[in-house]
Amino acid sequence: MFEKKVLVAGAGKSGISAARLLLRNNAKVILFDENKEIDVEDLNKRITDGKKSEALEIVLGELDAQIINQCEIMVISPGIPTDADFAIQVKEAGIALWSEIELAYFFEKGCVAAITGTNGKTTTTTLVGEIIKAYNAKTIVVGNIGTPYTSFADNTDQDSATVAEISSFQLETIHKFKPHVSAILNITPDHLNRHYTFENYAGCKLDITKNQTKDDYAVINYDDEETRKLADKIPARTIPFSRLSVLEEGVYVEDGKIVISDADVKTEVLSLTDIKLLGTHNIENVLAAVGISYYMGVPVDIIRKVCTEFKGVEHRIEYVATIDGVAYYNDSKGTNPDAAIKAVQAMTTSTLLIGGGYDKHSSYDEWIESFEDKIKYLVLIGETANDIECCAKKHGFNNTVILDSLKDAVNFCHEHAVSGDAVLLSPACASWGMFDNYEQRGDMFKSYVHEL
Ligand code: UMA
Repeated sequence: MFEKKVLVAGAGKSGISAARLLLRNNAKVILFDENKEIDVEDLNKRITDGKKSEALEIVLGELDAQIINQCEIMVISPGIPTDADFAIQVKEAGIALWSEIELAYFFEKGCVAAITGTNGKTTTTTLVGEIIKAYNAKTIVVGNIGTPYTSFADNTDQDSATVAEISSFQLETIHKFKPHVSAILNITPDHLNRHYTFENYAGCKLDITKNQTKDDYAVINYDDEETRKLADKIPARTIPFSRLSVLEEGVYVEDGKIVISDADVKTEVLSLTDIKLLGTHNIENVLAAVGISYYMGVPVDIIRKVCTEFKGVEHRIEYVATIDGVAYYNDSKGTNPDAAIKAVQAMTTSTLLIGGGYDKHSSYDEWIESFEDKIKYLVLIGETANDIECCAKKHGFNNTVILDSLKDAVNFCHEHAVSGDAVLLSPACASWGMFDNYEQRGDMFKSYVHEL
């Protein structure tokens, strides 16, 4: 039970879920959003499933002092800066700001693994979720990944496990949140418009460990200078992971195998060749996932099996199938040149690349430059096909072909690839115009590959 009056700021996924949890636990809720255009009736329905609730009030636009003073806590959505004018007013009124993660954690009864970092959070969280689920059916995978932690937190019990992807925004207003195993995957400058300085941003990431004790674990990237520097400031037992160095203790790669060294006992977990994910960044994600799962108590056999089977996050350099010795990858989520460059960099073999789509007026130069000698053919579809072809030619890349449909593109690749090649759908463009969204584009790609 949570018999308090709570101001919930933000009527997106996070705020709606927080309001629902609060109402199921007897709190009174004032849901506030600065956007005046929100359809109140629809919002009300999404929170109460159409039932009338005296305990819910919705306020849009501006907050006045009279409303603020009624509340004991403000649960703030991650997208709202803590220095927004109304948030400052709330703080000045002596009201505590809680992240939605803090609210969820108040109800948490199980064991928590929490993952943060600039890149790789979603892949690592998904993999850890799969591993822990294979061991413990009472596992929830929540947080920045898209399912708010508050959706399930009050349903946990002492046997359950929570795997949470946590962003820097969410960490800004935690107070007691204390994962048993935390992980900081890497830290590079990001979200500086919100945190102002890199130090502030890194400080938020470090806060994932702030309530941990020596009985807890913090899995950190030894190869990333910024995270390695944080080790001394972490109150938990730190577990480094490294792709590049053999460690006395931690998770690392030795002779092509992932090894856990714990209290002088070395355990081989799996070979790098067993990993279906592409790219060195994904080896780091697997190393982290191995460390997190191991210290969450999962037996190595289960970790090995799930890591070997894991095909990645759907639509993100997702392994689809190998046909006639050619591996097919779906990176439909590569909807801009930056994301598509990561996919090209991740390929380790000669690749036939399918690109093109809706025109967002992006610049394709850096994407084409990233091809180096790796891309054998650039197969183009959609509105941007001609522009991309011109750009490719400008950079001296002439192996392009323009086709009418994704199906034709898949068939072309099938005919022109030889054993050992890869085929990658990573369009560098949005899907609109040919598909409803990138998910549909990726699903259709996979079905055409399976038809081969
Ligand atoms: N709003 C205000 N004032 C503001 C800003 C926003 O009133 O100054 C209102 C908006 O009008 C809107 C609501 O707040 O109605 C949106 O809240 P939100 O931006 O927190 O979005 P949610 O839908 O609640 O989604 C949030 C996370 N969004 C952000 O952190 C920006 C989602 O992460 C997360 O999946 C979800 O909660 C569930 O926990 C997304 C994200 O982009 C994927 N995360 C960043 C990232 O990964 O880089 C951190």
